[in-house]
Parts: sequence; structure tokens; C-alpha cells
Amino acid sequence: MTAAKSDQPGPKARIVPTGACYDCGGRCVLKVHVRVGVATRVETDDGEEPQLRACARGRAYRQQVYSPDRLRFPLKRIGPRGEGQFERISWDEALDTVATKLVQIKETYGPQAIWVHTYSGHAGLFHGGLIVRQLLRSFGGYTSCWGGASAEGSVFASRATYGTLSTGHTRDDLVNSRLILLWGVNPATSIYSTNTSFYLVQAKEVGARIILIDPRYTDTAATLADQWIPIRPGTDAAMMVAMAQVMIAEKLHDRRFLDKYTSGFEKFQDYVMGIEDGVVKTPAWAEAKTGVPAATIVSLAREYATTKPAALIPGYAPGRTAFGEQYHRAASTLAAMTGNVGVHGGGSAGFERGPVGPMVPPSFFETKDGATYKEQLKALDVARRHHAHPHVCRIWDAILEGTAGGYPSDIKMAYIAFANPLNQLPNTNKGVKALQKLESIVVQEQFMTATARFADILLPVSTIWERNDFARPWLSGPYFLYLNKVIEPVPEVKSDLEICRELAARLGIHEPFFDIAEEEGIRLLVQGMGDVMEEVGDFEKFKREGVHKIRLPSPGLCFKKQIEDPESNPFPTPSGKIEIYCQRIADLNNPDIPSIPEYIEPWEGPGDPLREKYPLQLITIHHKTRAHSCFDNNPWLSELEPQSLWINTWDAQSRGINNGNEVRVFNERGETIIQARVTERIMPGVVALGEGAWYRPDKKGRDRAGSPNVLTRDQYSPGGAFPVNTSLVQVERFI
Ligand SMILES: Nc1nc2c(c(=O)[nH]1)N[C@H]1C(S)=C(S)[C@@H](COP(=O)(O)OP(=O)(O)OC[C@H]3O[C@@H](n4cnc5c(=O)[nH]c(N)nc54)[C@H](O)[C@@H]3O)O[C@H]1N2
Ligand SMILES: Nc1nc2c(c(=O)[nH]1)N[C@H]1C(S)=C(S)[C@@H](COP(=O)(O)OP(=O)(O)OC[C@H]3O[C@@H](n4cnc5c(=O)[nH]c(N)nc54)[C@H](O)[C@@H]3O)O[C@H]1N2
Ligand code: SF4
Ligand SMILES: [Mo]
Repeated sequence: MTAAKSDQPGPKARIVPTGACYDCGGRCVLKVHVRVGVATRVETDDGEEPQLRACARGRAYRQQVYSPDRLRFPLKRIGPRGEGQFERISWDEALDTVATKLVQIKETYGPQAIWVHTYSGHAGLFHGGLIVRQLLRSFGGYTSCWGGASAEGSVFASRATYGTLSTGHTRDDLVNSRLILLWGVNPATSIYSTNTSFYLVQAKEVGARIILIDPRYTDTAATLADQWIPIRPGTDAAMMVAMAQVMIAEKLHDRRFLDKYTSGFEKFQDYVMGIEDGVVKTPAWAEAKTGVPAATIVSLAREYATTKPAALIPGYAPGRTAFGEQYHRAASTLAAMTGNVGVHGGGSAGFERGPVGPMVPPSFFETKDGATYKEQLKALDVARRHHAHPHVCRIWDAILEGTAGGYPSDIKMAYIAFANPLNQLPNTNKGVKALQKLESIVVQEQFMTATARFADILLPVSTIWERNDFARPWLSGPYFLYLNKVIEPVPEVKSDLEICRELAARLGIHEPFFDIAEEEGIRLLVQGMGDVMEEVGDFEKFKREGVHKIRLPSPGLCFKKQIEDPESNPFPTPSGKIEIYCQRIADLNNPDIPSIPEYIEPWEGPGDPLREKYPLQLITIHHKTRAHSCFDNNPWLSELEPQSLWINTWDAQSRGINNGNEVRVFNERGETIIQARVTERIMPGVVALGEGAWYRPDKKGRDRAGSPNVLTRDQYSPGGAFPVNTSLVQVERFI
């Protein structure tokens, strides 16, 4: 494509470099044509390679910003909660009401009665959820949740095994791999860092074999994989343990690497070989659990152990299961057993954060307790449980049961921004009850989402295009984005920063942060991340171009130093080694969190007797047309792939279900009615729903949108994983 230029008649377009930055798996460049203050057209990166080209969602962003559904005025609830009846009020009335309520709740119950929930709304670092947290921290504190929805199992495992989340390679290193195992990851749809698919194609072109392990034959399987191995959800750790058994039995594991760089392998070996419990974890043992033929497990183990270098990319989805952290621990153990850690074309199979682009924001965002928070981040996640917060899966329960139910606080008020928790957290029906119980709910939003409908005060906010910001890559770069403001905001909306600033004034909070002008704030933010500023160099150029691509002499990889010179560069774990056995976990003394990776039968898994009643395993996948619940109301995207339940032909036929029929998907927690997509692209016994469809209950309380969290269980995995891929359901034709 040639340089962006406008081909429309009329006044000349200004082309503004910015980004599309919901929490969508990527961070891409958008070049927006603006004529007389109106964004008329969207193009993407056509500059230097590697280009950061936008997906369908990024290109439909104009529909989002100019959507007739945008919230345009502050609103006050006038009908029963959740029914969506609101009246317009002034900003003064809205902010006075919020400030008065915050003070009243704090004075009556203490600050811990305020639940603050900011989540993945958008990726700009300046106008992000931290501002809201900063405000309420300065106000006296609040209750928030621990446990990330995306990848808490991986976070736990990486901290235990490697002592860090920075375990990945820049994606261009895939081209050096001879074998790539895409384990429950679907980059053709979920992007998994901009350009992952681009480099997978290149790797394939130079001869790498790509194997995909997934209950679904995904777009990635169809376009990139040489082999597809379907597996029952939540059983991946069993397959990995059996692969280890094959390697040990056939002496294919890299003993030199294990001796030099790891600790505790013998204990894992004892478990695998059944020294501990008399059960040898053979491929036949795993076949019964996973549904993967033993011969397939054997050949995959041999291939992974003998093809060097090989990259095992562990998706987060198999970890979003009961005991999901075991899968992630097992993945890293296999990477170590095959000597693939810290070598080009290999991979450590950890959290996969790339080596360039810090995730931790600079200190000027932090108040007094900032240092403590950083310390907590370094500790194993489970340690955070001792902190006074419920797990994110239990927030509805925490609101309903409070201190009487053993939770740290009695929550009376919710302050929600950059998030749609009723839709995105498990057990929506319980969530409805919890929200009904609260004294007050404040939501900052762009749209009337499932959560926004429950607000008492609803504050309309601007979009990324209506302000300036800065963004780093999703997981792996190497590049940074300056998100230039494209258009003036819708007249009556404010940015989250403006809202917080005006609330700060009303609450008597004087933090210098709230007085910083936008551009100056972004500059400080970038400067605060020393290595980013060093990279970016000329800030004005960065702004002008909207993107700074980092030129590395060779692909970036974590742990290179640890492997090349282990004496001077220990791994950041207590033992200085890759911890296959983890003493910090052993100290937790919890049989559900073993100190070595083990397969533990999941609840609501293939072996649960509940299957007699609810025989199908539900997985809830990241959908092509949405970033979580964002874009669900975008007409261009809905056309691309409507929401549906993927069900295997065999399961459909035995229930009298034809392609396109409406079906009822249900379990004890709820039900949803949605059209069936009868397909061989999902294995029998498993059904799939895209996450993020906007919860839309009918008069009988049945969801009519295919919103999966009406079905998911609000129990977290012992190591903190968010197990929304572990639910049993039944499906029947809806007539
Ligand atoms: N069943 C199931 N549930 C899941 C998942 C799953 O796989 N299955 N995945 C989980 C994962 S990985 C994640 S990350 C979470 C995401 O959970 P959430 O972050 O709660 O989900 P989003 O839909 O991204 O909600 C973000 C909201 O922020 C709003 N927003 C966008 N920009 C702004 C802004 O500038 N200011 C404000 N105030 N609001 C803004 C958007 O309109 C949107 O409603 O969902 C989790 N939920
Ligand atoms: N289009 C789109 N892309 C996104 C997002 C989005 O909302 N929309 N969200 C982004 C975010 S915040 C996140 S955290 C990531 C999440 O990224 P992922 O977790 O990789 O995304 P998913 O689509 O949930 O799952 C990937 C694949 O895993 C398979 N799978 C599910 N359960 C299991 C299992 O138990 N075992 C195995 N082997 N496979 C399983 C699914 O069939 C799916 O094809 O995606 C990012 N990318
Ligand atoms: S991957 Fe994400 S950032 Fe890139 S265009 Fe798509 S939605 Fe936007
Ligand atoms: Mo996520």
C-alpha cells in the first residue's frame, strides 16, 4: 500500500496517527483521516516493516466513536435498578452526588466499604484505571479484587518457576523455531500480540512445523497448523505430564540443561514415574483423561524433545480452568526439559511478556503505599490472599456475604470504570443479586452496558480518539504508541481524568497528579519509564509519528544472560534456578497447590459425576468481532460473525439440533438462548460460546444474547486462575 493519502473530494484531510487500543490482544497503528473536525476514514500502518496493521475491529473503530449509542450526558437512575430508566442531570449534580455518597459511605462504614473495579477498558496508560484508583487511594483506600481474569494461572506459575513475568521473546524470534506448539492459543483471532500471525506465517514459510492443541479447529488451525490435536478442556496438564513421562522413559530430556539451570527436577520425576503414588503417568493414563490418543502424545513428546529449537506457546485459555496454574507450571517444565529456555527459536513457556516494554507504571502514579504494592507484585500471588481483598471470581459472593461470610469487608458501594464486571465476571445471575444489594453504584462508561444499566449515577466518558495517550504493546513488542487525539470529544462527555480531577476538588484531595495538563502528564509518564524514554529519544517526533518501533540487533529474548552466564546471572527465584520444585509453594502447605506441577482432576471436568446431568464442557473463547464486551454493539462487526454456540454434529444430532436452530444452554447457575452453529470444528463433548456478548435477560430472566457468564462458576482455582473454561452445561433445542 502507498503512503496514506486522501482520495475524497472536498477539503484536504489531516491524517492523524493514533491507535486502536481496547484490551484486544494487540496494539496497532491507526491513521485517521480528519476533515473539518470529522473522522472520515481509517487506514492502518503502511510505513516501515514490521508494520503494525490493524484487524477488523480496529478498522471499525469509527463506528464505535460515532455510534448513536454513545452515552452523551450524565444520567441518574429513576426506575428500579437494572431496568435502564435514567434521566439526564447536570455534571455538577452528578459529581456532587458522587462526592457526597463517597463521603457518606466512608464516614458510616469506613473506606473498605467502597469496591473499586477498574479493568481492561482501554490500553492508554495515562487515561487508565490507575487514575480512579489513585483518587480513591488518596481518599482513604478501598476494597479491590486480586486475581487477574486473563492469566492468573500463568502469573502464578511464572512467578513460581521463573521468579518473573518477563519470560518471552519478541515474536520475530518465531522465525528461528523449527517446531512451534500453539497450545490453546488462537492468534488468527485473538492476535496474541500484534504480528504474531505474521511471524508464524514466516516461520512456516521457512519450514517450521506448527502443531495446535485445542478442542476447536480454529482459524489458526485452518490457516497455519500442520497438525491439530483436539483435547478435552482442563486436562492439558495431564497430557504435558505424560509427555514428560515419555521423555524420561526414553531418555530424551536434556539432563545437562536440567542439572545446570533447574532445581527440583527429581521430585517431579518421582511424581511422573509414580514413585510417589504408584501411578506411572503414561500416555495411556493421559488418554483416559484428555481424550488424546496415547500414540499422539508419544509422537508429540518425541518431536518436541528432539526438534531444536522449539517454541511451546502456552495460551492463557487452558489456564483459565480449575487448577489451570498446573498446566502453566507443566508447560515451563517441558520447556526446561527440552532445553528451550533462553535460546533463540525456543521459548520458556512462561507468562510470555516480551523483553522490551515495561508493564509497571512509573512511580509518579504511586502514593505512599506504592512501594508495598510493588513488593506484593514480586511475591507469589497467593501471598496476596492475605491482603484484604476478595478474589475477582468471588466479588459477587463477597458483596452478598460480607464479613459474616468471612470476607474482608462489608461492601456498600461500587465504583466501576473501564470495566463491565456484570458481563465479564463469572456467575452473572449472582452478580445481579449482589448489585441489587448495594447502596450505591457509580459507573464511568461510553455505552449502556450490562453493568451500566445497574448504575445509580452514570458518567459518560470520552474515547481514545478524543484525547491523547501513550500505549505499550500487548505482551510483546518491541514498539511504543503515542495515541494522538483525533477529534474533539462529544460535547458533554469528560475524560476519566477530568472526572477524577473534579471529584478530587470536591473531596478536598490535593495530589499534584490531578493538576498536570494532559500532554505534560504523558511526557512525565514516558520519562518516568526510563528505558522507554531512552528508546523514544525525541518525544516530539514520537508524537508526530504516533509510533516508535525499536530496532533490535537480533530478536529479543528473556533469560539469554541466565543461560549464557548462569554464575553471574541467576534466575530471579530464591534458588537462582528455574524452580520445577518450588519451596515457596511447598510452604503454603496446600495439597491443591502442589510444589511440583501435577495434574489435578478439575471440578466440572470430564470426570465429574455432575456430567450425568450436564454432560457438555463449556469453553468461553475470545471472539473475533469483540474485545471482550467492547464492539458487541458495533453493526459492522456483528455482521462478520454473529454470536452462536459451537456444538459438534454428533452432540447436535443426538439432541435434534440443526445448524441455526435456537438452543437453550443451561446449568444450575443460569441459562442462555442462542443460535447453534453445528460444526465438526469442535470436538464432541465440548461446546463453545464467545465471551463478551452483552447480557440481555428476557422477562423470565433468561439471557437472550449468548452471554457465557450466566453459566460460569464463581470459584477460583487454588493458585488464583480464573476458571471460566471449566463449566458443565446441557443444551437442548429451544422451541
Ligand atoms: N466467560 C469469560 N469471561 C471472561 C473471559 C473469558 O475468556 N471468558 N475473559 C476475561 C478476560 S481475559 C478479561 S481481560 C476480562 C475483561 O473484562 P472487562 O475489562 O470488564 O471487559 P471489557 O468488556 O473490556 O470492559 C471494558 C469496558 O470499559 C469501557 N471503556 C472503554 N474505554 C473506556 C474509557 O476510556 N473509560 C471508561 N471509564 N470506560 C471505558 C468499555 O465500553 C467496556 O464496557 O474479561 C474476562 N471475562
Ligand atoms: N478477538 C479478540 N482477541 C483477544 C481478546 C478479545 O476479547 N477478542 N482479548 C485479549 C485478551 S485480554 C486476552 S487475556 C487474550 C486471551 O487469549 P486466549 O486465552 O488465547 O484466547 P481464547 O480465545 O480464550 O482461547 C484460545 C484458544 O484456546 C482454546 N481453549 C479453551 N479452553 C482450552 C483448554 O482447556 N485447553 C486447550 N488446549 N485449549 C483451550 C479455545 O478453543 C481457543 O481457540 O486474548 C486477547 N485477544
Ligand atoms: S488487534 Fe487490537 S489494537 Fe490491533 S486493530 Fe485489532 S482491536 Fe485494534
Ligand atoms: Mo484478558
